[in-house]
Amino acid sequence: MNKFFTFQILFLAIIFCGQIYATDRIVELNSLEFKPVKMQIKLNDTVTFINTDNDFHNVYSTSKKNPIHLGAIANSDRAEYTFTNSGLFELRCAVHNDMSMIIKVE
Ligand SMILES: [Cu+2]
Repeated sequence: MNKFFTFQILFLAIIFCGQIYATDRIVELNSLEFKPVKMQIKLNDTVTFINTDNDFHNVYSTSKKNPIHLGAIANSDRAEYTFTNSGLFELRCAVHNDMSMIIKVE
């Protein structure tokens, strides 16, 4: 087996393992919307919220099980939250009343 072939197998193995163990989820705050608007995750998954708009956004939930208050998220900035309780949660943006999404934590 030559070195290049060994490298390819190692590279594919790393990518494959990364997909199995990846628990991080991405939500984009874009065009005054959460994208996606619905997401299903597992308990203790961390969701990263990335603002790709030129406006400030915010992410919060009024749920007592996952009381999210991520503050102001500027353009190109990001914020994370780890969901430590299961259930169905509505997330909203305090800056834009029309922005909302649902996260189901199993
Ligand atoms: Cu917003």
